[in-house]
Amino acid sequence: MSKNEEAKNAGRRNFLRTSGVLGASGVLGATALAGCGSQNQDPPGTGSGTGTGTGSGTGGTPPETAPAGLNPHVEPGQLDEYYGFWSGGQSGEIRILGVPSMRELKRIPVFNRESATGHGATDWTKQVMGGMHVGDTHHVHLSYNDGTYDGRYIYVNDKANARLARVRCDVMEMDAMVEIPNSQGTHGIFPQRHRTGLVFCNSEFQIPTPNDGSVLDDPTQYYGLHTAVDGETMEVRWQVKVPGNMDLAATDYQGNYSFATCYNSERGVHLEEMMSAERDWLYVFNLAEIQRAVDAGQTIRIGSSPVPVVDATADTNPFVMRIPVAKSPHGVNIDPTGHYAVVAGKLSPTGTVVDITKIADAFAGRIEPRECVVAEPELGLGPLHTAFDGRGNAYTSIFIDSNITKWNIENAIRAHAGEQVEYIVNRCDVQYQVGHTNASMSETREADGRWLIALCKFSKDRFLNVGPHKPENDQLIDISGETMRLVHDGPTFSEPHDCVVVRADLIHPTSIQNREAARFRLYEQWAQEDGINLLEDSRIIRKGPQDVRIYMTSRAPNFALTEIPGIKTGDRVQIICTNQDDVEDLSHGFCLSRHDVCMVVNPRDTNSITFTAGAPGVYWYYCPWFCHALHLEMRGRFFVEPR
Ligand code: RUQ
Ligand code: CUA
Repeated sequence: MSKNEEAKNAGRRNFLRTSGVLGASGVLGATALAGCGSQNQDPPGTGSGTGTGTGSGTGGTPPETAPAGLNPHVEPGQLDEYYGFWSGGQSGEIRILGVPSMRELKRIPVFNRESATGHGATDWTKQVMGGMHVGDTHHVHLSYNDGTYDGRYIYVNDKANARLARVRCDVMEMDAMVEIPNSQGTHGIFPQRHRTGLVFCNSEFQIPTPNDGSVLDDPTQYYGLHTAVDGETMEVRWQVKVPGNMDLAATDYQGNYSFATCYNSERGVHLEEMMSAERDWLYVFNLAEIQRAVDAGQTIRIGSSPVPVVDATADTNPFVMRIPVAKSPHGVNIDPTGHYAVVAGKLSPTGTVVDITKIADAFAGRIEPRECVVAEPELGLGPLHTAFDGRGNAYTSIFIDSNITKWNIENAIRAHAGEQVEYIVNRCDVQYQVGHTNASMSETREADGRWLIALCKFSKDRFLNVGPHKPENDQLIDISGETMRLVHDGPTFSEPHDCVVVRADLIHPTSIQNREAARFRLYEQWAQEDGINLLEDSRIIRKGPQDVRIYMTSRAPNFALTEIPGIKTGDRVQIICTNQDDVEDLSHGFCLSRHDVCMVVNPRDTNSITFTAGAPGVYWYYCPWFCHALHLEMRGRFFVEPR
């Protein structure tokens, strides 16, 4: 690094340290600012007694009123109180962390090719992934019932290839994936919260509709699509065509509306054009009106896609209301009471609070859309996302100022109405440039105001230098008291965008494969074809001159077949491997030397992979998962004859 760069970085760091104060100048309540981590002067949590408790009873956490705050340390052998579900960004996966330990417990491959499990190479994953191997996951949300998590599914977007995928929480594996038609840049997603219903997906990029090459360089004909996917069947139900780039998504708690922040209301394709307007919009989708139009067939089709599309491109229409909000909004988050939508300004230092109970009046024309806005608090430079503690406070991530700003929603509303009242409570500097933030149970009615995660885009000097590509920094903040308290730095690999923190008692994974996921129907269909009992039988079946199917069971420390003869070079070979062990944690796998073939087979699981037999010779296959004292001996020979 040059001296200049060093000086610049040092300056930046000092700036970041004081930015809490700098960012506050001009903001009501600047004098009330308390630095993050300065404990004890402040009254202990205002919410003592209001927390819902975690109910999991796993940790020895002191009560919320303890002046020292919550204990983030989870002793070896102790379990975390929360599951954290992290999107994996351009790694295409989901990660499970324990909170508050921030231990990474598992990676769930979704849109990515993964060596260890064979995800993306096994027969079923290849089929549902349509031959694609990259994904860009930004947002993970769980299925809901009655305003809180029902522990069944995790939904996740793929911005790269415009897809939505689902993970089953019983086995923590991807079980469905759907392409979002007519759109690009599937970004914000959010499921309905009153029950497992629709999952809404926003297209961030505007494109010609249809995008068939007939329109190229005419941005006036570019549009976005707000898409509803059925959260049970994972089928695309309908789409709504609108102008603008839709960013983040949210839903109310009643099932009446879905929301999308919309930037680039100017509909530009270059940066300058996208930023010219002083205000952009919060889109509110009237789900009943949209369903009515879909049922009545008042829809259009785009290209060859069979999905009904509601045209909501007119400035005023019954389907989508445009609420003017501060310039280039990014996050939209609904508070746990379901009363307010908080929109973060991104290019404006303000947030916008929308009163959801007024939206019906605005749709009915009794008030102007803008009258739904009940507060516009000044929050700092670059507000992005907002979390809640269930005690009336909001925590907004401030990207440029690098802090989390805690503010009181009711006070912001009173200030907006003209009262002299402070709404900023305090700020916590984070390291550095925070994107998303989320708090324990924040996206539910049961927000408990205990832990907050700040997903910082840059870690700079917080960790040992590991080369030009640095980890990010997911920081853990105790929000149980009046003052936020930074307690942990968590390096993460590229590049989780968002996370949700879910009480552990709401999630109930199995330890032994229950064989209920969609892929088992495929294996069972093959087995039926061949008269095979998957859990018992092993057999080599030549299906055609170039096709061989092999059923093989495994039980520690043996494969049922230790020799696979009769294969000719160039044969298409399918291995369907079943693990007979119903012992917790006893995974086997199948890895074939020099064939680019490796997959996992978990307890009582079946997995299958198809490949082309290589040059004549002997190839050892082996179990790649350490399963037994004789694990290294768990292998066999694959004989390839000349054709
Ligand atoms: S985004 S840093 Cu893709 Cu969720 Cu806001
Ligand atoms: Cu089975 Cu190692």
